[in-house]
Amino acid sequence: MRVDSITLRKLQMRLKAPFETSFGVTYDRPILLVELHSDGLTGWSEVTATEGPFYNSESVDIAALVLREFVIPLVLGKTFATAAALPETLAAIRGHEMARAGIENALWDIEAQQSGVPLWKLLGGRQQEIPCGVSLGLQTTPERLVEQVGIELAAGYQRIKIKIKPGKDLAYISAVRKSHPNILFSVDANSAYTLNDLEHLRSFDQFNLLMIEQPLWWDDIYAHSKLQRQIHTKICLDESIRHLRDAQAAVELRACGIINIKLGRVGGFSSARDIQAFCLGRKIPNWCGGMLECGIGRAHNIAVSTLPGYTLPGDISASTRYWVEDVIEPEVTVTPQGTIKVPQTPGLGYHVRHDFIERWTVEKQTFRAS
Ligand code: OSB
Ligand code: MG
Repeated sequence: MRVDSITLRKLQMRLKAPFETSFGVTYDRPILLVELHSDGLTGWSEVTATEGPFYNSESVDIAALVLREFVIPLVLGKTFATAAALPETLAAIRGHEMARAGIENALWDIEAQQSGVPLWKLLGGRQQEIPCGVSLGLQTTPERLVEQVGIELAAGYQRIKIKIKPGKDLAYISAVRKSHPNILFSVDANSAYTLNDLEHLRSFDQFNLLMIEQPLWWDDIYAHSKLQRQIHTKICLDESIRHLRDAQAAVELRACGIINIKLGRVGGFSSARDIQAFCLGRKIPNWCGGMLECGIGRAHNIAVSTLPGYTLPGDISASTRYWVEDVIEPEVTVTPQGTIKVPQTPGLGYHVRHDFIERWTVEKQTFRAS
């Protein structure tokens, strides 16, 4: 595959409802898309960075700059035998995993099309139907949250995750648990606590949670290992796992019992597969996290979730939960059993709506090989 050209686009997409986490509220999602042309084919991917460096250190505009100045010059005009060969070419760039993933993942789409197989098959996926959960943002009252949970359970979702932060935790967790004693139920703090909150976090043990996601610092493993020793609820690491070595350190230190793998955060499909293979060997369950993606990132999340070891329901829900209209056709839908059936056509498995993408594009730049 020769990389003939790359187009970066920033879209502005309005979420159906604002999404609030411990680090802020998102109303409009800036979406950075990569359109990669190679051997007469077009590969798509989504750079999953957020509007500011508040989830991790990346943002859409920082990622666009790193892509333009450093990543794209390394790949333009080059030929790759496989998409898996790409990370080596980008090895000189430190960090900026989401930016790097944007290029690698688009090349996987090309390789799948060229090989005439669905992307999930090329990755080595097996599951043809993947279990889905939802992530609910912070709500104004526990009653309002319980109402939202009821709606998502009625739609079939297999696991409910709620965002929490100090002052918006116990009352909310206990209200949901009281209304639904037997559901798979987890919480995500996005680094809102410290080790001074040990007693408080320990009190969550009474709610039989599936996991508590990233309670402590976004870049920490060691303090999580101290916390995990003192609470029964399994810790799931999200933000602090950027690559295989982080996963190895976390598992060796017993800092978590579960790992959420996000394609962007770990630098792309190759790194996600490395982490998944390691976790499978160590019996650490995985699941696919979400970053409020549009259809393109969502399609990639579906593909990677078919790998063995992705046993827990992911944060991959229907397009209609986020968008009035999505950029793919058909949109992602969830069965009444709370699953997504994986597509069977070559490549991404969904048709990309170029017309919508053009309409919502606010910035665009094309880079061509000479
Ligand atoms: O921590 O999982 C997270 C959204 C933005 C940034 C971080 C996170 C999230 C979510 C939403 O929880 C998951 C989704 O529905 O896409
Ligand atoms: Mg999370």
